[in-house]
Amino acid sequence: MLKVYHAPNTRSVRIVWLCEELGLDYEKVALEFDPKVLQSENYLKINPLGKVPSMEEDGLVINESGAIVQYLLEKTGDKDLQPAPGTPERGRYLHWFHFAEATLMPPLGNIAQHAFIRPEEKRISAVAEEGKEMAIKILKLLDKELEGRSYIAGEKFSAADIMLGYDLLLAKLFGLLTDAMPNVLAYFNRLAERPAFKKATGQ
Ligand SMILES: N[C@@H](CCC(=O)N[C@@H](CS)C(=O)NCC(=O)O)C(=O)O
Repeated sequence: MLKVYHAPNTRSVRIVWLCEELGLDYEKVALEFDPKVLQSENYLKINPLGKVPSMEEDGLVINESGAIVQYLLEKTGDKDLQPAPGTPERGRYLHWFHFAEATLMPPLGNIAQHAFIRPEEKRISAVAEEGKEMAIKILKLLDKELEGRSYIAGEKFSAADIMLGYDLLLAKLFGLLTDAMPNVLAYFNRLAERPAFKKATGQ
């Protein structure tokens, strides 16, 4: 059976959310977000960098959240959560699917590391501050993109919303979602209403 290694409020939310949207039969392996767990000898055999998410099925292990999402969509033959290959809709979908991890996550990751995760003596406040400035700049761009759109790739919910929705969950936890970005707020609330999101975030 498909195993999903998951720790609360981490990128593994994306995978649990997707599995729930697809109605997959899967086993959730709950991990604490703690170096003692993630850097344990056992877990390093699954994920040599000690990060989440990871998935394991029939001897195949994948450790990158976007790759896991894409793999599961392909494996299940899903046509509902992604536009058809080669269409302009697919181009827009791919842009935002990858934007979530490649462009918005780095500043959010810097905030996480330098404001919350690292021991105080290893935090650099300027890195957290710069992360915050960049994240807000990107969220305002996103606000414009969402003007007149229900979902990031268009009128239909897609896996790009799952990728990006996790970023917004973090941005919300960091207090970055404000009235200055009403479209982002409405979009996030729309995503957060989904039963699969609620299951993935333990609400
Ligand atoms: N690009 C990877 C990043 C994975 C990642 O950095 N995960 C974080 C949690 S959101 C983690 O496990 N951090 C623990 C660590 O770096 O020690 C992905 O999308 O799966």
